[in-house]
Amino acid sequence: MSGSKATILLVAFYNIKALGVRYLEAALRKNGYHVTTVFFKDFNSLHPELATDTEIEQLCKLVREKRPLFVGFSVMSSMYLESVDKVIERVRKTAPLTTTVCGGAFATMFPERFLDMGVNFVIRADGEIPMCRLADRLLAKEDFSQLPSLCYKKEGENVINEIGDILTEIDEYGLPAIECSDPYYIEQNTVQHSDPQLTTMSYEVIASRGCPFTCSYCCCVNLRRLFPKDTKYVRTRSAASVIAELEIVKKKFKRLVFVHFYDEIFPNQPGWVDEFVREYKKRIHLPFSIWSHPKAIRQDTLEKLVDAGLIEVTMGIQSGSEHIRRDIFHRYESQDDIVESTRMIREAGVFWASYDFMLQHPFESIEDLKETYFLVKKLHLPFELQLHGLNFLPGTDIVSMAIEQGIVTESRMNEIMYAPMSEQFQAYWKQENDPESQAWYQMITCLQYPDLRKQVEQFEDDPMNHKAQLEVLYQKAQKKAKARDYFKKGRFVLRSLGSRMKLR
Ligand code: B12
Ligand code: SF4
Repeated sequence: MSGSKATILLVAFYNIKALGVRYLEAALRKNGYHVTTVFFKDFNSLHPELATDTEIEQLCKLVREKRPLFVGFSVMSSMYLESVDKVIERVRKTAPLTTTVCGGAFATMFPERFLDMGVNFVIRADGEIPMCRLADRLLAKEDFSQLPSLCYKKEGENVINEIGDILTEIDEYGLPAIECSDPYYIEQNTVQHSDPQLTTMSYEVIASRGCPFTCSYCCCVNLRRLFPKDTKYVRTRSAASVIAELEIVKKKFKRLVFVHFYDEIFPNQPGWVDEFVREYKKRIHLPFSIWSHPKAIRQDTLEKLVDAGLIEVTMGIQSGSEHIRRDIFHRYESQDDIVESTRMIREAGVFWASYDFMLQHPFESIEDLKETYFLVKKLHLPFELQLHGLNFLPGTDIVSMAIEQGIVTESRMNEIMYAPMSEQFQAYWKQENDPESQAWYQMITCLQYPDLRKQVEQFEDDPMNHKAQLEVLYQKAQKKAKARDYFKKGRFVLRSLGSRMKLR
């Protein structure tokens, strides 16, 4: 590419929004590199598809044509490693002289795994600065051995450098590439030379990085432990920078109706929120959603956000059993904190509340499940429940806990964590076959719908004697969930149109 130092090819797996990769593209471009970003397949948690040979060959062909300085693979999650491994192996075979680099949350936790597979480098944590430094050194054929965050092999041994070159003032990373400069989208055995996110109806943005909580089933606490002691883990952008990004998005996305904030926990510092709300109302005013936590919810903050367009809050509750939350999940909110947070969400006028639960896992007894039922009864309506199973993610605290408590052996745990992709996603949606567990699960599901709630309440003293009726009610709940989904999407679009009219 004339005028640029060299080409770098980045690969995002199963994620056409791929924020991390978009930040990397922006950083590399700012430093004079030409960047080709490949969105390798879209995300589908219901029917995840393994990469086909054709799709892998399409990617390899791009690698051979572009002759990049290196190929950077973004490995966020272990759940689709089956495809990642196939892709890396084929790239190394069909373009053996190409340098390969891995990064992303999973690669940060397990750099050795990739080095042992033959990947040349792994960069841990924020990649913007280390990746540009590595590119400069490789281009100039200079020594890279001391670069912070870099991992590589030396004389057969893995060298894992300390994490560094991380900014606390994350505005300085700049804005992510909203429209990639040389994007390719590989899906269904076809290659499209355009940025797939531009035609979508929603935009995903992060106002902060990191999470202050310590849930045992999530990698956030483990990623935090890897950070250097003097480096802040939870870092917030300025409201002005977030608004500047969204202003560009509004101009570029012709079909935009909605903004998702993908912060682990949406910022709730009063001064930040005031500035954000003022500017968002004035310049963006599109409906938006956030993720939050019972300990982070504040009614006054929510009211301000609702005034600016907040219409959906998704909050993890995970279990109604205080024992499961505290001793197994390492979540320290009380029953009252949870009920109170749902009251605040309701009274602040949030249109849609979604509460996540992880049920029917090996740590949970029927008593725990019953406690979930009785806690859900106390939550302030209306709400949507997202009921999932528990995925054991490599390196998380709950994995070692399960092995130490003898719940699974280490070798079985490895089979579970590195199972084929379809099995892992099945575990996410899985339901238990035990009849009593199934009955409580069905009753919990029905609590979302006031008419079904009245009926299941009659059975709560003795659900096992009403299995047939519960099955019928559960089927009704499933149908209602589908109808509710259409209603929700319709309302979001209508609100968006209303907001656009108001701004004119
Ligand atoms: C937001 C988010 C999502 C969003 C994605 C939004 C988006 N637009 O990309 C959504 C909701 C779609 C999502 C989905 C899923 N997620 Co998610 N997600 C996150 C979260 C909370 C933040 C990620 C993020 O955007 N960070 C901000 C950006 C700027 O940072 P980043 O992506 O880490 O990228 C930086 C560095 O990692 C590095 N980097 C990244 N790629 C590369 C590549 C190279 C070559 C280099 C050098 C560096 C590098 O540089 C980037 C810039 O600094 C993380 C938690 C976390 N702390 O990572 C979980 C997390 C990554 N997700 C996780 C999971 C499990 C999933 C799902 C599988 C969930 C599911 N069951 O369906 C899917 C998989 C989606 C996919 N295809 O990857 C797990 C992964 C753990 C694991 N072992 O699998 C995490 C760690 C959370 C957890 N539960 O522990 N997720
Ligand atoms: S609150 Fe969410 S993002 Fe934070 S540690 Fe818990 S599960 Fe992870």
